[in-house]
Amino acid sequence: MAKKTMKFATKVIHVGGYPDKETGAVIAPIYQTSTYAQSSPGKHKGYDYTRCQNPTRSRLEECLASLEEAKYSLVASSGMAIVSLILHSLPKGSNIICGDDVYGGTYRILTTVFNEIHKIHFVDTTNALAVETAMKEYKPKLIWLESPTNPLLKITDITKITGIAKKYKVLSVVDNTFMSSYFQKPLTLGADVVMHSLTKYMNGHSDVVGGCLMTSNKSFYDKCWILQKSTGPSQAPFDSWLVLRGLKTLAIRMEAHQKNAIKIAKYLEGHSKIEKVVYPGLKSHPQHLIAKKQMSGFGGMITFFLKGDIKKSKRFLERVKLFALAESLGGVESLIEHPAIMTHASIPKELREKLGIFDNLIRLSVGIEDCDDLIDDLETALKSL
Ligand code: P1T
Repeated sequence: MAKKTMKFATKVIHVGGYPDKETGAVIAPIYQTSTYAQSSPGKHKGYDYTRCQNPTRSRLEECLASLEEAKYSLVASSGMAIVSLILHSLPKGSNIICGDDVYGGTYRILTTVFNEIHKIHFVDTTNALAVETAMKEYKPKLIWLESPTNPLLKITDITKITGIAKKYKVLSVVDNTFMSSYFQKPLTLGADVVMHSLTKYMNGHSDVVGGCLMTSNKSFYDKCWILQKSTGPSQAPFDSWLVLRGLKTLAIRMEAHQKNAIKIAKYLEGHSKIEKVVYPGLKSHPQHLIAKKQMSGFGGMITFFLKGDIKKSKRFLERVKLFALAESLGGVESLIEHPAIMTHASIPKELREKLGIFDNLIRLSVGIEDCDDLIDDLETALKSL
């Protein structure tokens, strides 16, 4: 069957997952090698050194490209390595527009590393007028969108904003980590490049750090590949193999994450000790209709505000038992964290609070355990406050 005609749940298993030609092994071999024998200097079978290419990683890239309906994919050693490759691909001194609510590590790399190379401007990308004004003022080379955002789950209208980017000939990048390729496909909505932290939903088992980009823009892909080959953040073969394995259950995992998240968001919304719940699937979410239009589901991430101060937040976080208090997200197990102290600590307090990241803000990555057990765990911790 041609890759293009396969449905998503077939692609995650079969694209890049065909039996090994030499042995018939049904599962992809781990090519745990740093180098490849050549028959004559410069004459090889497409692989010369694992920093540049590796057959296990190539299979993963083939699968990932097909999931986002892209021509090319590049896999790196972390999500941040991909962010770095993309930003390095721009000419020195470029203006960059970035959404104002992004993962703390993305904010940090922009404000402490790439601010020495480029000019960075943070804009609320849920506001199309503000984006268009910034395009006119800064004449940027790239616009960076995260949708839904980390941690406030703000939704950018990807079709509208990438449409504006096209008008001004600006490269648009969407960090699709929170939705995974299952619930959202930014390239089909007009984006030029999509990226993921593979560490999260795509791998799904909290046992790998990795990142990828997908695009159909050949010259951009070539630039990033040469940058990876030159600077070295390539993913190890075993990690690529683990992601290939994790991807096979992406479709069923995402459905299970979402099912639990909807139940938990509704439970929290009705709780007297909770001030506010943010989940794209709730009618109360300010961009619920945009979410419905551009996503095929609402995912497993929930953000909520406790009634109380930092002390109460800490007490609550110490008392949950099934939810592990840990950074990261997207694994089969449920995680809970405090963005102001943990994932977004690199954003100055004043700016955090201007964005809405207060000390009573808690972020959940809802896993695929039995939902009643998860609600019991939250209820016990809330009751004790
Ligand atoms: O951790 P790494 O694989 O390098 O990915 C970075 C990254 C990029 N983009 C988004 C939206 C992310 O959430 C992350 C990593 N985020 C966490 C570790 C976290 O707990 O939010």
